[in-house]
Amino acid sequence: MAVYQATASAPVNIACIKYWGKRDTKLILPTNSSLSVTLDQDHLRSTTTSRADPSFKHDRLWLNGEEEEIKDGGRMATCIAEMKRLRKEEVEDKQPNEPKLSTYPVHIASFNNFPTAAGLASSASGFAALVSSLAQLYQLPVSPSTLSVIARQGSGSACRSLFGGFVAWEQGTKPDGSDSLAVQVAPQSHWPDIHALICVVSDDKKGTSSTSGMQRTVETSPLLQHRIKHVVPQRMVDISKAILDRDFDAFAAITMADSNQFHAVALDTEPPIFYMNDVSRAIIALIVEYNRVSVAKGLGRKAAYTYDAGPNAVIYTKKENVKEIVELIVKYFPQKEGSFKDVFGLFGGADVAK
Ligand code: 2P0
Repeated sequence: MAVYQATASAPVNIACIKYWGKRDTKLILPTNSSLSVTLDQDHLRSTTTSRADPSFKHDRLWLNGEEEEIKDGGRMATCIAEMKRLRKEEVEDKQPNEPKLSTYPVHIASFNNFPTAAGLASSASGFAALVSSLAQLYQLPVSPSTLSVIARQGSGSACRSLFGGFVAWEQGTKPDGSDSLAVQVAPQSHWPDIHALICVVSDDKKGTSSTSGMQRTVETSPLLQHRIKHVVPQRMVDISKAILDRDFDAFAAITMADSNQFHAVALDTEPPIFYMNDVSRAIIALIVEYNRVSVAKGLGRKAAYTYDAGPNAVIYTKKENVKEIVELIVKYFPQKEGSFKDVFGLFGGADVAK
């Protein structure tokens, strides 16, 4: 008997222009476009195996070996249902001899190759790997951008992990979300010497989840309205140009400004949300000083910090500066032996993906 099974991986992505706010919470449509760098497959990724079998009773899911409930009407159920719909429309309706996999229940097992406890978002790589593995299982003749529309409904940032390299999530304008999708701005090969250093400041579970935090920001922050109307649209244009021109100085300036504004709108939320801590701020001071010296020498900015919904720093830099920055960080933030909690820990230096 035929076995219908497929495995796919997707890496984590780290945003330079931040997604923060939804205009439609069910379809996960954002209030602004965003842009990220997808990390290399070798580093932080999710790997997902899907299997369809008519003997299965219902859809089931295991995350890192533990079974998780697939809630009716929830994000996971929506993604699986949308993938089955695509299988039916794109394959079975057009080629009646193909097996009716859309009618078989699926079993899905997903693993992260990084500790979930490290406080690094896994929903982006997780939903991207889920959608990729089902697309392979179902032999879907569709583009990654089409798949990104489905991954987006699992977790907004997941749509960007369908591509490697430099990726934009265009917010779109249609109410059904069909044009709110990811596109590749440039592959990693366009600018291969960009590296991302991930600095684990704390692996504590974050206080305010992204999903609930961003909704509170939409409801209460006047600054968010300024950001989405008057700041992000131009930044999307400018950072895309910086990437295409391989202009690190401009890329760094925009990335840091957008991280700062994301944390400003979090602070502008009622009640305020604080994601960075004292160590996060000390790393900012270090990078600012490092860049000040470099700019004074006429070399432009050499590093860019960015922070998501937690205190961990990601530092973008060119390969030639990685060693110097790691040495600086280790000098100013010595690690307590055997402890990654509450002290600075260098998690890894991830190359960006193809
Ligand atoms: C980003 N973040 O652009 C921003 C920056 C966090 C800060 O995308 O509700 O986990 O699942 O769509 O994708 C985190 O938001 O939220 C996020 P949902 P998601 O990477």
